[in-house]
Amino acid sequence: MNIVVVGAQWGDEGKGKIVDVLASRADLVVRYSGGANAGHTIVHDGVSYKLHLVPSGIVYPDTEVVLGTGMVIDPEALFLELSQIEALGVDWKGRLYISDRAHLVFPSYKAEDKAVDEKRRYPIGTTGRGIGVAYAKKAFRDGVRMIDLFDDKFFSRLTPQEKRFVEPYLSRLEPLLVNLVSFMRGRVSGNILFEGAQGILLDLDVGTYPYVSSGVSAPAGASLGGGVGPCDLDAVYGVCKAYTTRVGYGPFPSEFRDHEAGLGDRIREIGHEYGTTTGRPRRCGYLDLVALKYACEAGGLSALHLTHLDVYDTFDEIGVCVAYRIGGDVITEFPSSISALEDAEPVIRTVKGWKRSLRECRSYDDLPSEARAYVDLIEEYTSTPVEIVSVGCEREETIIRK
Ligand code: 2SA
Ligand code: MG
Repeated sequence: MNIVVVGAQWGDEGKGKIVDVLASRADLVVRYSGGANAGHTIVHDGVSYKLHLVPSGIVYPDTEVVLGTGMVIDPEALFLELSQIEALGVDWKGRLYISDRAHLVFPSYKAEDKAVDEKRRYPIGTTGRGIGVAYAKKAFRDGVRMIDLFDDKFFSRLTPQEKRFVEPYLSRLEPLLVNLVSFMRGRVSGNILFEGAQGILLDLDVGTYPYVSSGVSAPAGASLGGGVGPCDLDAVYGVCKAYTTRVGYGPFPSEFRDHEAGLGDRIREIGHEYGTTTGRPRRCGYLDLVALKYACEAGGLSALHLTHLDVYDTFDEIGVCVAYRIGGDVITEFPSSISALEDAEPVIRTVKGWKRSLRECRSYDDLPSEARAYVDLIEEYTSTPVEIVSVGCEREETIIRK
């Protein structure tokens, strides 16, 4: 089976944990988009890893991992991350590969990213990792791919600063490069996990443009960015949290309002909702079923994997956004217009909390009836089955229904 795991909200849904659960059955994990803007936290055998560029499968000693064609890679960030995981005991040598068609991020891209954000028509609040600049150069056909570093003619056209920056990395990069299309040809009949970064609502095409990242974070990106054809993908799992968060600017209809700030603070503390890359506090809100249903449809999701359900353990009642009020209309279709999204008032339905710890639950039947009702509501609203429910950050704290 070749499986795509993608975020079904605005990123930070707990994909790292789900990939870790699924990676035990995979031969190969391929990261297909994004760059060092992503932050995946995984707790594996009691050790916490913060990954930005390296696919989460790296913690399994027999799993191969690939940084795919759809990624934009800052070599400085990559080798820093590799030395950090090495210090935690991970031996990555001989099983980590990079698509030779992946693009590079240079220090000047990061400087430009930071300098231009506030000058946009709609400032985004980027992570400042040079991501948008790298993808813009790629689309403008003036980017630099991994393979180009080993092409003397191409290399001679780099700026002196660019040459100086990459020269120390060349000998370490070269043995890691693969032509991803031929690399995947022999492996596509095995078990491959395609790991997304960010989430469907941050996808350049189907996300809340212009408040998006610049990669193809939607599942379709797994094919182009992962070196296989669309028919090679067997299933797409969307990871979503039991509530919603967003980092950076942009409309967020179900965000807790000022009078609900206490709810946001509580969730942020219990759920550790701070950016893994930048440390920014994440904006918090009710689970937005309107947005989630849209993400299920836009991503063609086979199933949802629900995380952070345990964050609601102490809540008497739990609100869920089931529609938007815009002007005088109540709508359930996720709007394309940014102004419509900015104006949308959430229609909240309140359900009963379960008021006990879920961390010991290992099967669906172990869940209190109120928690099952919450999961059922998500399934019914989105017409998408919830196949995995995560009740804690450890791998064992996971309920697999199928
Ligand atoms: P960019 O830097 O160009 O990709 O920023 C564009 C928008 O995409 C958002 N974005 C993210 N949202 C959630 N999580 C992300 N990764 C880090 C994490 C974020 C962090 O896992 O915590 O540490 O702050 C991520 N990466 C990009 C970003 O906020 C912009 O709205
Ligand atoms: Mg993250």
